[in-house]
Amino acid sequence: MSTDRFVSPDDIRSLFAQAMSTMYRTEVPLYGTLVDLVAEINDAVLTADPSLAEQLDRTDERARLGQERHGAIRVGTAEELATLGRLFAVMGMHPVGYYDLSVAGVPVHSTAFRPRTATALAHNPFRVFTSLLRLELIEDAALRDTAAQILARRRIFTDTALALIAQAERDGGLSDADARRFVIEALETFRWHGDATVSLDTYHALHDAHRLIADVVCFRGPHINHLTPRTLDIDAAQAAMLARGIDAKAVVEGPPPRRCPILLRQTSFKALQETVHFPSGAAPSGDAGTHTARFGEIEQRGLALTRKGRALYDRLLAQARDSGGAGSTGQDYPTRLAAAFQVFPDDHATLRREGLGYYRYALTAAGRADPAAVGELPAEALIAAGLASADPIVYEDFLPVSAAGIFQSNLGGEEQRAYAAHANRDAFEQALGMQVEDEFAIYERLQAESLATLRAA
Ligand code: OOG
Ligand code: NI
Repeated sequence: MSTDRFVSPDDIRSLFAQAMSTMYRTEVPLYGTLVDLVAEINDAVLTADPSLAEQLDRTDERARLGQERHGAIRVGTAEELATLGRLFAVMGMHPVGYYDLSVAGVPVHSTAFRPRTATALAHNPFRVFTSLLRLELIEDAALRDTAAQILARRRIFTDTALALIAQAERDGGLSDADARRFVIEALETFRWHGDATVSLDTYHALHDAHRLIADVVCFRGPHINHLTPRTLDIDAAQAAMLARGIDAKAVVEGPPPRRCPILLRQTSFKALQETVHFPSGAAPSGDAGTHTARFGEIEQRGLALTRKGRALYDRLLAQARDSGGAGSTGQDYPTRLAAAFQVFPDDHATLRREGLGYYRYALTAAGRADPAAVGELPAEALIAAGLASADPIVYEDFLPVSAAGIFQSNLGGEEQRAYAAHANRDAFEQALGMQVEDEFAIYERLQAESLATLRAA
């Protein structure tokens, strides 16, 4: 059967990411400001640094950069999560990674839905960090039941969206017209609804258990809570945010500034205080009818680390956070962080040699012109001879400590409880109805595919 009557999932994802961005611009005008600011900074960086521009051309990152976003949502039930998994699959987005945030006092566990292949990532790397509320972490049994009952009643997908998901699964794709309808219908799930589904009293009870519980349980759907553009210079972007009077988070999460960026650095601005209408019988009084749900975030992405590199990152980050005993708070944190990371190699040759990061290999023009010289030479010899290039493979995932910091700052900052519960990947996968893929396996594959191209000629 021919499949060209179907739109590619990559195109559906691009349409959806674009539609989401347009919607969020009207919902949160400050998002538009951030997107414009990031675009200006990226242009300036690429103009000032032609070798970076060439590198991003080689790795297909330059074309995608202007479209590149991640979003985040939080859902309440296994059924919601499983259906989201099916909805994202229509757009070529699959669950990668397991994140346990209960250790940081946030009663959720999460995955990232994202594309996985080099072609799909180059087309549009749109990702959605998706968290499932862990009701079992609510101590008060009566409140837990109330929350479960409220969640069981809501329907977060439109009938048409559900029908189109089933159709795509049955037929193996969607036609152009159906793909466009699908995007419009899918968007409804992520829209902000200013009407709470519960009384003000119930809202307060859930809010007192944890702000996040109220955020997930009291609304009609899992509103997108931020949409993050990718900057090439987060320090410049952070300074520009502050200069424009945007209330940015004090600390940039992730590694310190480096010559060779690794993983992910992120900063956010505080959540908006939004008016919420509660069902009648519980008229809001004073500022009671408000909720903080949506915030802004920008990020800079760098080299994807191997397990060995990641272990070193985790160790050094813990060291920086523990020294001084103040976590990531305190004025001297950037200094402590930079000091801890002194021992993390900061040139690509060493990072490659020590097996700390993943690279994308390709023949240079000279290598393509001279297959005989390329022969069976090892990759490092080809690089030394100018016959091959090695460019960093960009990190497409998230960091649990950073994510926890971002949750915290947007939940009001001071909320510092830890749950006794531990990671429960099995329960998460059971709720999702499938396994989450190992991020390292994906980077490993991307690197291996690029190495194979050296010999293809
Ligand atoms: C998700 C926070 C995590 C990130 O970039 O680490 C996240 C949330 O607040 O729902 O988006
Ligand atoms: Ni985020």
